[in-house]
Amino acid sequence: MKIVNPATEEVIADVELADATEVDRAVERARRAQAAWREVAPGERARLLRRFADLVDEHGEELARLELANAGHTIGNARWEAGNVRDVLHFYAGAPERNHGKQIPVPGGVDVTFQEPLGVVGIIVPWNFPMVIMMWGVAPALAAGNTVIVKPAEWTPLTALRLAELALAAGLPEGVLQVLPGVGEVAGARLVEHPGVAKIVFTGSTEVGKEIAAKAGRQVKRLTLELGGKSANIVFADADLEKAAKTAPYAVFDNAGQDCCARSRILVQSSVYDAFMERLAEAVRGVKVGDPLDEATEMGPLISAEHLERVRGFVDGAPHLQGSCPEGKGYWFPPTVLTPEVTDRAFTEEIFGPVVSVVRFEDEAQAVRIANDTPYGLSGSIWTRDVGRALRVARAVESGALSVNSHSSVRYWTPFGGFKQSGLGRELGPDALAAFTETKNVFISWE
Ligand code: TXE
Repeated sequence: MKIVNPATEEVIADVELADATEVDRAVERARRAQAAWREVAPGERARLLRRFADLVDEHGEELARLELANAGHTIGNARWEAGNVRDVLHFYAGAPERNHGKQIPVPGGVDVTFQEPLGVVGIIVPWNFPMVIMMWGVAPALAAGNTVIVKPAEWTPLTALRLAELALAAGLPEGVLQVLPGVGEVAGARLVEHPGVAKIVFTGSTEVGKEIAAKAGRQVKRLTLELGGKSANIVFADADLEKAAKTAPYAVFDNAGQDCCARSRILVQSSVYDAFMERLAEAVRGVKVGDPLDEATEMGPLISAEHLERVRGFVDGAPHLQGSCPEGKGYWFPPTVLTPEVTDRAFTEEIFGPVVSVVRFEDEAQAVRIANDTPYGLSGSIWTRDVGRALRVARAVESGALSVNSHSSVRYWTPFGGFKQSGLGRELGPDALAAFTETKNVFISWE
């Protein structure tokens, strides 16, 4: 398959796609490798993961530029992503040596638990943050003694393939981490259906996530899902309005809005609506869209011509406001602000592009009602100086990752995942390890 740079439309690589038979072979290799990998001493597994992290660090600029060329990320974002891949590997490299079980007091003997690896884990990755999303699954899975097959998204396999090479160079045994580019309905579907794959980690659309959940359910296959979002950015009248308005564009236009955590619905309290909109307009007009290699660029292109058309379809009427973007080659769409009704498609569906919808609310209860009136529940922001209100609203919003006076969703130390149809299970943080192990209980009688 021809891989295209979304900022220039140039073909940058030609990648072979795996069919179902190749997936079957990869599963066989991964199963054999897992029997040995789970027996590698914890300290040695930790050392190999640290060495992998060090190689990612040494090749950070190369990985960032490859991601930039393949996914259209700005150089600043792509460097952050390469750093995140390194940090996540370091974080979970500490895990093999701390994968403790418990000793539980029982009558008649000794009872101990073990955190056993699951076996072969299949990780199906989307195109929006290819290398970080891959590593959020790979690092804890390997640390816990599993082996992994990654199926990158059709458009964006290049950093995943490079990371697999670096893993081998770091000394990870053959078959421990395999990357198989392929079509979702072929290679991805085979991973989901293969009885030799113990767990699937899927990040992508809610629609495909539901299909995968149904198929995995038939085999009681373990599953982590990170799906879509339509997160609310709630601005109360007592907020630091300057800061709230200045940061709102970044919270939705970062990665051109192709972010499951994008705060694509802004809810503003009526009394400050006009003042907020004035400041927001200034901030949106100031967003620098263009050459991802330019250090000053804040937003790059969309991933593909098809996706560009899809995003355009949401902005059929006259937008409230649009910023600017390059013309000519590349899949460009300008930062766009809409002021729809809460029932409009643009307000209820995930657009996954640089389009934000703003509505007014009167009081706290109405803000919470609007924020929760969605099948999604991934993230969200709350802007207020009232600590009590911040906590009340944070507890009331049905969402997995909320931030107060900030738009931060992802920190590798803390759990990340969705309520409702935004997902199942948690990635990152201490919880992720449990998602890649099975608790085994052993009772030893002393009678
Ligand atoms: O996602 P898909 P697409 C949302 C976003 C976007 C929309 C469509 O709204 O506009 O989804 O994007 C693999 N069995 N998100 O079509 O199809 C596929 O090859 C197994 C939100 O790209 O879900 C790719 O590797 N695998 C999101 C991965 O699934 C299958 C990120 C995601 O592709 C498969 C991306 C199947 N039947 C899109 N069909 C987020 N949560 O961040 C596809 N795949």
